[in-house]
Amino acid sequence: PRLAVLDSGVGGLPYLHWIFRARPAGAYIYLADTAGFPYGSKGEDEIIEIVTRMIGCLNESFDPDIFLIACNTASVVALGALRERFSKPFVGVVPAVKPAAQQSRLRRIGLIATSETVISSYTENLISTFAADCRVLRFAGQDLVDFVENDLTRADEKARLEAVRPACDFFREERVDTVVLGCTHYLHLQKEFQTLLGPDIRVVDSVEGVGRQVLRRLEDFPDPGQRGSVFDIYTSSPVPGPAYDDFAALYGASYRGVLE
Ligand code: DGN
Repeated sequence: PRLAVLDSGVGGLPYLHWIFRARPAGAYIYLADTAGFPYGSKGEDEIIEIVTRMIGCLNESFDPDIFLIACNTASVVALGALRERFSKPFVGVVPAVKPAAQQSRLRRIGLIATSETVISSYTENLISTFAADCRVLRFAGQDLVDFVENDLTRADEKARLEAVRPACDFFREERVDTVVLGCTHYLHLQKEFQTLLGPDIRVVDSVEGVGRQVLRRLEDFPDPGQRGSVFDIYTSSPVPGPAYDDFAALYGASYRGVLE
C-alpha cells in the first residue's frame, strides 16, 4: 500500500511509526508542512486552503492509496473539505475525548490542544456527544508545540519536564483524572506528561486507535514486498537545524529534504 501522512511538523511521526512497525511492507510518505507551521493559530479558511494544497502536492507526487491527516487541528477543521475535494480515503486524528470519557471516574477531563482545536465546533460536538456529563478543562498549548518542533531532540530531560509543567500544574489544580493529548506534537512528550501528572492521572492519546483504523483501510491495497518498503520524511520548506535528521534517526526513517 501507499500511505501519505500530513502534519504541520513532526507531530504525526509517532502515528506513522506505529503503523510502520505494525506493517513494515509499504510505501510510507510523511510530509511536514513546515512552511505552513503552525496551523494551531491560523483561521479555519486559511487552514483549509493550505491543507488542500499540501494534499494536492502529495497526490501528484506519490499517488497514495490513502491519506492520514495526522494533525488534530487540520482534521477538525479541514477533513470535510478534503473528502469533498479528493476521491481517496482519508483518516483523521481528533482528540480522544470518547475514550477519556469512558475512563474518567471523577467525570473531570483535561484537554490540551492548539487554540484552534480547543475552540472548534468539532471539538464542542465531540464533547457534547461523548462527554456530556463531564467537565472538560481545556489548555491551549502553542508554546509546547513550538518546543517539540524546534528544540525537543536536543533538549535534556530537565528542559522537557519544564516545558510540560504549566499544563500539568493546571490539570492537577483542576483535579482532572484523565488528560487527552489533543495535538499530535505532544505525543513526543507523553512520558514527561505522565511523570508530572503522577500515577493518579491517566494520559490518553489516539495513536493506537488511529493506527488500527489505518491498518484496516490498508488491507484493501496490495503489499509491494520487502523492496517496496520505505518510510520517507519530507518538509515543505528548508528547515534550519538538525531536528528532522534527529527525528528520522529516532523512527528508523529517512529525511529527504524539501518536497519538490
Ligand atoms: N500537530 C498539530 C495538531 O495536532 O493539532 C498542530 C500543530 C500546530 O501546527 N500548531
